Amino acid sequence: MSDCIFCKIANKEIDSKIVYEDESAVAFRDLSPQAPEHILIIPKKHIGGVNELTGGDAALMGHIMAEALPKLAKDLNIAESGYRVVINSGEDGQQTVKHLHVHLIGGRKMTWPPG
Ligand code: DGP
Repeated sequence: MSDCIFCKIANKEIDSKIVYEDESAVAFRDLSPQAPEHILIIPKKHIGGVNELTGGDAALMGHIMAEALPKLAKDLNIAESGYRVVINSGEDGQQTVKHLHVHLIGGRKMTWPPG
């Protein structure tokens, strides 16, 4: 999608600190980190958010959640200490970028409930 900032990051049209990439996903450091480790994992193809997911995206999301994310957590050395995985959706969910992204946040003790 031409006016999507995360598509531009995935296509290397704008700079970001990429920490992981494969054929279908890319992960980069959040511009406004909320913890020592704050990574965004996105599908390379444009999906606006959780509401736009279809059954055809099951393998892609399974790959992101079950392969890319655990590998990143391990590589960042937060797999054992723990971390939080967040997908914000829509206005009440405070989704600001309309390209599906999974927040991987760690490196400090989290609080609950979230604000
Ligand atoms: P959300 O509220 O779930 O839509 O989170 C969007 C996140 O994206 C937010 O934590 C800040 C981050 N972000 C926004 N624009 C950019 C950007 O251009 N580069 C990077 N690395 N992160 C961005």
